[in-house]
Amino acid sequence: MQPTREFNFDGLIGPTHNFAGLSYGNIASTKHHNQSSSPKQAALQGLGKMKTLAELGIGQAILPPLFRPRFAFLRQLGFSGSPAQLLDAAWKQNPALLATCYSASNMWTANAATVSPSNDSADNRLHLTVANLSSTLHRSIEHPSTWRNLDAIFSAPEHFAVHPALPSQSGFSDEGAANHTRLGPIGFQDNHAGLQIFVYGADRLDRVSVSPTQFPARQTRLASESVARKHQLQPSRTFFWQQNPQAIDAGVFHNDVISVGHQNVLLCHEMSFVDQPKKLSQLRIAFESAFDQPLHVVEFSADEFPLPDAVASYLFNSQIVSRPDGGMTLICPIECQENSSAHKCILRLVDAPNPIDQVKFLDLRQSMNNGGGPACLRLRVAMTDSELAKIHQGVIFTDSLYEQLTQWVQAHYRDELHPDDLRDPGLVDEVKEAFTDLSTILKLPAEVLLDLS
Ligand code: SUG
Repeated sequence: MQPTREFNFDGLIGPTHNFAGLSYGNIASTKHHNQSSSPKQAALQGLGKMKTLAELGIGQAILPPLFRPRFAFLRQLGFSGSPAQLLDAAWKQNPALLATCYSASNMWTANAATVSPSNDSADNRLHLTVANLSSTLHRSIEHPSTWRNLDAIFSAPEHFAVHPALPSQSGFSDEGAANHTRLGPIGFQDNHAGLQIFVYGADRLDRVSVSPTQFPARQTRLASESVARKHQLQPSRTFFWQQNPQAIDAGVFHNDVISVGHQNVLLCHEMSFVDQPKKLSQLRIAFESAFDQPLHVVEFSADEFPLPDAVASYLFNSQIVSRPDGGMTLICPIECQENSSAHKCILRLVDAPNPIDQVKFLDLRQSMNNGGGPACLRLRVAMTDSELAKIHQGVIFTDSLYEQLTQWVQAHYRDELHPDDLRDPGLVDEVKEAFTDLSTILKLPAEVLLDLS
């Protein structure tokens, strides 16, 4: 097997980032509903995270934002007229529909797709299945454009298979890599087939004995099983675990809000999964027999880390990354420094015998206020050198791309945006100009990036 190296594809936060309270079950989204956002700060915070990772020697790339507003969505709902008339009518009749067509939620690329490196797949190709995101209206309109972008970036079919989204039906609701963890041996590079854990909250075939009662379960088992099939994963290395419904009801709308895994480390809360002790012991056995080394499971109890603190601090939404020197760094949101139980858990984690020996706290408050932490903002793609050479090179993060994108954000983004500002037709022109310039910077065709329908 060829060695692969992990790249984090972060979502470049788009110019219409706003707080419209569109995600029921996501506590931060509801809490910040109707506040003013700062698209400029949001995008600069996101670029700052990419720079921090690149400086650590971690592979870093970006995924472009999707063009918004999506007028086709408003037309589909019976609105008509010029762009200005569409925006005005939607705002008057239902501001949530206007916010839906303007949502910048595609920034959270952990929900863009599920990814399996070529070493895991029977056909030795890197597979990506775009997520249908069918459980929320504003996110359900992302997948056609996400597919177009991924298909333009991973365009060599001999190396990559970019699968379109599963059927947009409740039984197949799929939220992508946010509910998928890949484990394997420690190392800056990796040349093994990994172990895959798919975590779901609901199952149309009733293979669950408990369900959330307050908030929706977004990932379904049928979707996870379909993705595993499409990616041609080895069944003996693939696990399907149910998420703890009590956690969903406490605001854990994706698995990556309550657990994070990387190589030989799994960080989780004791209330992450149904039947957790049994599942973890099966996993340890499978891991040790596959890789001949121990799996480091760090589990926090509800006593030391109450669920509301886990949700408020987003500790489990940290990124764990392997540095070239062999150590691992935990990339946490700054909220983890401010929440005392989260901070104590981090100190215990760094002291415990596991490869994580460094912690960095980052200010990502604009994204966090909509329920998106460091891990939500990135899609992990492990690639061999020859695969890396085949992706669209314009999205690979470099110092010069960082400088260009920072200037681009400064030039095109508003300092402040309230959901009511979305009815301003001037915003459409600002976004068009921004995307035209972005297509030059990223060297991606304007037909791919600018979807004016
Ligand atoms: O789907 N928030 C996103 C946050 C996604 C976080 N991703 C991961 N956990 N991987 C969501 O709930 C808020 C949009 C608004 O309210 O305007 C939003 O879509």
